[in-house]
Amino acid sequence: MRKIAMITGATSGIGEASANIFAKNGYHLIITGRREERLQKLAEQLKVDYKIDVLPLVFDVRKLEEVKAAVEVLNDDWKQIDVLLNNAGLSIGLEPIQQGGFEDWETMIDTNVKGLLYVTRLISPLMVQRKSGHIINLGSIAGKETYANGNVYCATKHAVDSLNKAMRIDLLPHNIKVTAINPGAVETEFSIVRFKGDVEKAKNVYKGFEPLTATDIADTIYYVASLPPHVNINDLTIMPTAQASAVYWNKVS
Ligand code: NDP
Ligand code: 8X3
Repeated sequence: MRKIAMITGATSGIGEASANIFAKNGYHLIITGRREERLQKLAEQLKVDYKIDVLPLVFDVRKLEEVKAAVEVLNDDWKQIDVLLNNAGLSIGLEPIQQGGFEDWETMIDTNVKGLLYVTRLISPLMVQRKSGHIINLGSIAGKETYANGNVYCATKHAVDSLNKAMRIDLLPHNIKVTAINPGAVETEFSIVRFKGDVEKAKNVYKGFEPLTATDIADTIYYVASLPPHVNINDLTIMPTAQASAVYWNKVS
């Protein structure tokens, strides 16, 4: 049977790795992101490597009109979405609350909370109609704990944690699974974005221990998506072995 996954934020990191593993397992894909060139290149690669159909949709999850316009182009075939991976997200800045950047706060809240809501609001009715589907939300250890200077990023991921539970309750009568994946440190472009392009500073985050890779998380996401229909993982926290919590590490200096 034809299966479709929609992956937001597929232009790098966890989203891109997830696109590859879903494609490898025969899913047709809707992939999204703002960086059009990367998205088109990934779409071509997936089509060639895995002989699947790929629909790249370029939009900014913060802009409701753009999200609506993207969803409107879906024809009846593409509307049969089995898995929605709400992955697009970011952290910008790592400052104490009294020094935080207003614009950084707006960007994180608009992307991680409102963007995730916009996509969910527009895609979940398609799943409700079919009485079938699985929404997988990228939370974080930052949605379970709060660490120094993580303030607003942690708050957005706590919101994802709460929305994940809320979605599971509201979508329960419609046979829709809802899962949160909450990783610790994964080496992607995440820290480069957090430190506004400072690659050296970003590299330091992963020094002295072995971080998770985007593929580790993608494998986990695919695992939860491939469980039998009667089994759902509500919430899964996954950490590097060298990271016990948001603040306890076993690093070699
Ligand atoms: P990356 O920076 O590598 O990827 C982030 C993705 O999100 C990109 O594809 C980016 O695409 C997309 N994105 C960001 N803002 C927007 C936007 N406004 N509209 C559309 N797409 C957007 O980071 P990760 O792969 O690590 O992050 C993926 C998710 O995992 C995030 O939600 C993050 O919070 C979460 N996470 C990451 C952890 C880590 O340690 N790396 C740990 C825990 C959770 P583009 O720029 O092209 O729009
Ligand atoms: C990303 C992981 O620990 O930097 O969500 O918040 S962390």
